[in-house]
Amino acid sequence: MDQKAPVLSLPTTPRTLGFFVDGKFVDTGNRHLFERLSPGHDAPVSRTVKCTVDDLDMAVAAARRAFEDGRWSRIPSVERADVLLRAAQIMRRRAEEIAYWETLENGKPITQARGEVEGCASMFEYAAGQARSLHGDSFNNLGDSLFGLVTREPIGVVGLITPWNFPFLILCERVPYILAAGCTMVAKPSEVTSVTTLLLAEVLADAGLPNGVYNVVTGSGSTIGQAMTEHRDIDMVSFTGSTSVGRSCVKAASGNFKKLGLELGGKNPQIVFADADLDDAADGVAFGIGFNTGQCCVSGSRLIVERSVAREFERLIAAKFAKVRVGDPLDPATQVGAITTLAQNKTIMGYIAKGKEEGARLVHGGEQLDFGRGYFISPTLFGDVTSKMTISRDEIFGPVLSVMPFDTGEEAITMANDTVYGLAASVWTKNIDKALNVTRRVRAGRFWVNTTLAGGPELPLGGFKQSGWGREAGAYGVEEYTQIKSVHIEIGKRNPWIS
Ligand code: TXE
Repeated sequence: MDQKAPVLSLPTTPRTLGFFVDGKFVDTGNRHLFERLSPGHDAPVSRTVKCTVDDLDMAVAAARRAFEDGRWSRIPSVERADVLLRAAQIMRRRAEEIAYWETLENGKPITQARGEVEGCASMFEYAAGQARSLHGDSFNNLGDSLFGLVTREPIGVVGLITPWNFPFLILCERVPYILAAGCTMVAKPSEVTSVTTLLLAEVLADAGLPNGVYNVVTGSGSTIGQAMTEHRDIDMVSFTGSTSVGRSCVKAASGNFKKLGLELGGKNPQIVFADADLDDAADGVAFGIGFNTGQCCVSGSRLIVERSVAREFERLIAAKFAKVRVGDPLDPATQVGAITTLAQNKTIMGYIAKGKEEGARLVHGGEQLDFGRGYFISPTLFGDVTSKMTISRDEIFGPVLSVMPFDTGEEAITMANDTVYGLAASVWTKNIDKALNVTRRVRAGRFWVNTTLAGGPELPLGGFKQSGWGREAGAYGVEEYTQIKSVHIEIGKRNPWIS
C-alpha cells in the first residue's frame, strides 16, 4: 500500500546555539540573540548570538594559532583525509536532523534538504581524495646545476561568508576544500540561517578535527561580514552573495590585499531550439526556475526560445507550473516551499508588478499564495519580454521566468550574452553542432546541455564577468585555497659572483 509520509512538526521551543571558537561553543549567557522565524510557518525556531567584532577577533586569533602551530596545516594529508571521511559518515548519520533545521530556517522542502545533505557528505569524501592528491610540480630541465620545484602551501586563515539560499550546501561546497588544502577558517553564515553551520562544528569536532581549525561567528553582514573582509589577519575571504556586497568586499579587502573568492549573482539563460524534445525541455526549464523557489544563483531565469515553438513551449511550461506542489516545507510531498525572508518576498512581488507595468504578458502565476502563514509565491511565467525590461536584466532570485523568442542561433547567442552576469547557462537541442556552438560561445562558468542544475563535487563552480572571481569545488576548488612557491635548488658548487 502507498503510505503518505507524515508531515514533520515544528520544535516545541526555539533551539538556542552559541557561536563556536577554538573547539567550544561560547555560552550565550546574557548576549543579544537573533530570533529566527520559520518562513514557512511564522513560528520562532532558533536563536543565535549577534556576535561583536571582539568575538570575531577571538575566532580569527584561534584560527591563526591553529594555522601557525601546524596542528592541521602541517600534518600528513592522509590524516586530514581521515577526518574528512569521518565527517561524511557522521553527517550521513545526522542527515535527518541537519535537513530538518535547514528546512525550518530556509523554507525549502524537506525532501530537497535531505538530498542536499547527502550531496554534502559526498563533497567531503571527494575533498578527502583531493587532500591526498594535492601536489606541486618539478623542473628537471634547468641544466646540470639547477633543479626546480613548485610546491603548494595552504593560503592560511580563510574567512567564509555564506548566504541564506543554500546554507548547508554552499558551506559544504567550500569547507572540505578549505580543510583539504590545510587551511584554518572562520565561517560566518547568513544571520537568518545559522544553525546548520553551527551543527557542522559538532560534526567536525566528532570527526576529530583539531580545535581552532573550524570556527563559526554568527551575526549581521554589515558588522561581522564587513569586519571579516577588512580583517588584517585573514588571508583570504570566500564570499557568496549579492553582487553589490561582492563589490564592497573588493574595496574592504584592499587593506591587506587578501585574496577573494566571489560567487555572486546570475541572470542565466536557458536556450531552447525547436528541435529539442520539447516536453522534456519544458520539465527541465520548469525545474531550473522552480527549484529552491528560484532563490538559486544558477536558476535559469531567461527562457530564450526559438520563435517557431515559443507559444507551444509557453503552454507546456504553464501546464507544468500548474502541477507543481507548492506548500508546507515540512510536508514530504511539497516540491516548492517558502520564500526565505519577508524582504525577499517583497522584492520578488515588486519585480512581478514591474513586469506587468513594463508590458510583459503574464502567462501563469504571479500571485502571493495564502496558506494562512508563511511567504509563498506561485511559479510565474511572463511572455513577450524584451531585453530592455527590468525582469530580463535584474537577478530576481525568485520563481519568475521570462520568455524571449529568437529567430537564428546567432541571435540566441547574442541574447544569452546580453547581461552583466556570466554564472550559468543551459541549452536544449538534439543537434550536437548547435549544442557545441552555443556552449563554446556563451560566456558562463557552468553549462548544461539537455539538462540543468545537475552537478557534483568533481565539477568546479564559479562565474564569468560580474558573477565573480575564482572557482569552488573540483580539483580547482582545493587549489584556490593554496598558494604556490617556486624553489630553486643548486646542485654542486655555485658559480661564484666575486672571484
Ligand atoms: O544578500 P547579501 P541578501 C542576491 C539575491 C538577493 C540579494 C539580496 O539577488 O535578492 O542578493 O540578498 C553577508 N560585508 N543573492 O541581502 O547581503 C550576509 O550577512 C560582508 C544572491 O541576503 O549579499 C550574508 O552572510 N558580508 C546570492 C551574505 O553576505 C556581508 C545568494 C550574503 O548576503 C555584508 C544570496 C558586508 N558588507 C543573495 N553585508 C547567490 N548568488 O547565491 C552582508 N553580508
